[in-house]
Amino acid sequence: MLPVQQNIARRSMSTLLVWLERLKAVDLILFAAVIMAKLYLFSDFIGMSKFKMNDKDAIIELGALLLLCFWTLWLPARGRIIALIVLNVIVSFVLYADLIYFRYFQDLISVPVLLQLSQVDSLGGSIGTLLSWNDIVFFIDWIFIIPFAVYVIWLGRRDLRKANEHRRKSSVWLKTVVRIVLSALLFTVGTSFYFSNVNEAKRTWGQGIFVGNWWNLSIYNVTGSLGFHGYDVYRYVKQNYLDAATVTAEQSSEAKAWIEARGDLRGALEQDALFGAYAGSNVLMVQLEAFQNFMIGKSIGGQEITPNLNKLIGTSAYFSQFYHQTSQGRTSDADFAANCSMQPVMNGSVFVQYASHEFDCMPTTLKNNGYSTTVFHSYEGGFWNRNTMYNNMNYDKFYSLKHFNLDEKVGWALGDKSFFQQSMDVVSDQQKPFYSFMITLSSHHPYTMPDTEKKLDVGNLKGTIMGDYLQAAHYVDAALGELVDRMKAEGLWDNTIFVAYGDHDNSIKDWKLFENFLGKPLSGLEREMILKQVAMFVHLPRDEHAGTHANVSGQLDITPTVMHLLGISTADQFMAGTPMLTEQPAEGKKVVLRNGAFTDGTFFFMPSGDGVIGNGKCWNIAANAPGDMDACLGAAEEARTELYVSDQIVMSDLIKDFRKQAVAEAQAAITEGGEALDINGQKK
Ligand code: GP9
Ligand code: MN
Repeated sequence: MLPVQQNIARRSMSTLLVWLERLKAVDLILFAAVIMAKLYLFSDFIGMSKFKMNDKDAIIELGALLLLCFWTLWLPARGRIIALIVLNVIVSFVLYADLIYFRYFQDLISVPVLLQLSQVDSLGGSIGTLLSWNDIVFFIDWIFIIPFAVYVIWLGRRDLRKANEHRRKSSVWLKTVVRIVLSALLFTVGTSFYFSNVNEAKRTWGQGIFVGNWWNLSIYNVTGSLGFHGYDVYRYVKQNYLDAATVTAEQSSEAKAWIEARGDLRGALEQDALFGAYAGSNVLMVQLEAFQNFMIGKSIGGQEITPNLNKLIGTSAYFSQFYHQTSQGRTSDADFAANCSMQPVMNGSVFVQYASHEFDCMPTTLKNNGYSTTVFHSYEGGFWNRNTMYNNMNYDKFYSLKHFNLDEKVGWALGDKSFFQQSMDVVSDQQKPFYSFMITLSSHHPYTMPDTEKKLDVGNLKGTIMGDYLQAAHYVDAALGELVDRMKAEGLWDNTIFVAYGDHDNSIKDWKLFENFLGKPLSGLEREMILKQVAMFVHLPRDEHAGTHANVSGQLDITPTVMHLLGISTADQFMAGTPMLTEQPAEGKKVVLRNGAFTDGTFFFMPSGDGVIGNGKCWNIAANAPGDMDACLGAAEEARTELYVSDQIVMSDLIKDFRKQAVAEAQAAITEGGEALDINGQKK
């Protein structure tokens, strides 16, 4: 640059600086305008019309932005400008990182993701395809801002003297008052713009979003980008520090003793004839959305609701007393219970809150035993934090919505018929033995099926949610029929353990609709059993052990069952379930539900709202009537212990500690053994 040009540039920088000091908020307004533009661009770039910023979103983002920068007014001109530049750089980077992450994972970056870089690492290979020249708009302002920052930091000190001279003319206290009043004003406006609108959303259309926490993008949809990251940091600190359950050494060793006793129970069953009877088989497991048990074997208008599953009873083990054990985490809870054999937590989802904690989940164990492992679910990969959780569960690959061809649109996304077929295209080519886990979606509330797929005549249930539910279940059953045919055609039916189970209830609250379908009034017990029982089928090679099995079991028993059949010992694993398909039935088995209810097949205990065990109801199943509480008291305490211990283990990451202890004990044993032997290997 010529000296004349340098002078001109310097003079204009200097004039700008003096004006910024005089007009106070001009730099702040420029900053806010630029960041608002970037926030808008971000909402536009993530390319989903439902996330595009509308007027209200803009007010929420502006509110969050004011909260981010109001304090810069406390600083003198140079400090304020530097602070705003730093904020601009940070926000631009965060937005751009979010954009890249979104393009791959359909999710936003959260604190746990940042702390677990292995997930971000998987972007590595595809980073080239995730960048676009248009992205330059996120940094275009830096062409001006970077030289200005250099000027302000290194060269502008002299010019600031001029600004300071101007400042000295008016009294210092007046300046201070102006700063405090201005920043307080920005803070108040920011708070009101942000919180009044977010709170209104929480009361109305966004109800439950912060409780369920099922998808970061749903939260973004309410809070905007800045608000989401603020909330995410708050959520992380609250969960890991403020609300972190502290477990004493004594509680930890009690929990260890409890879970080891479960291991001993499973270990004792390893003498059973079925242990290892299907060693080396593939495992194909299907989790069926909202697939309850009450419609299995039932008909409407002369048509069976689930003809294919009904047929399967002849060739598979059908568990007629199988319970879901889910809570607020719904589909993700069922997945966790079934694959990791621990109780889901009461509030929120383990997938979302404790994805980084250690568990003994089926994909990891099978991978360690030479299996290839894949999971399929044709919905956004970020939903229920699946990308992160599946990475930690050691699946080789997660096939989410973006991997499927949307050639059959049903409900939320791809129809289950096409979902199964496209998943099977992958499974067929998979290295054997394999563990493949498929999670269906077509029968998701509110059960809207295309007219061409409404194949039942549901009579007077037509137009009701129950009618729609039965149509959806009928469709899923047909899809399952096609899946079984495909497995047979590919020679997989007789070398694969095939498991299909429902994830949770169908959320239909109107009991009259159930009574209408079942043609009888339902007692409190029957209602509860209908609500909690889901379908469960296990097909074994050569159709062995086919028929109805009436022993009680639940989702926590799935992984222990599969391991039992494969002959993989779980005696030393940390799981709460026990195998449900054994020649010797497990004694005293009871299924503990997440709300504190339990059943052993004879009694069904329903807890009361006040949590006092004695105030609950102890139903006698055969009599279909509440009986003497004494029959349930002891077992209700045990059920409570199971939930309490499981929560401690899950929430405080105790399996990690147990494993460390085991390694330390093994090392100590080796050392001790070494010391006890002399140089010739003889005991001293
Ligand atoms: C979406 C699906 C949602 O991926 O898991 O099911 P839900 O948890 O709402 O039952
Ligand atoms: Mn579900």
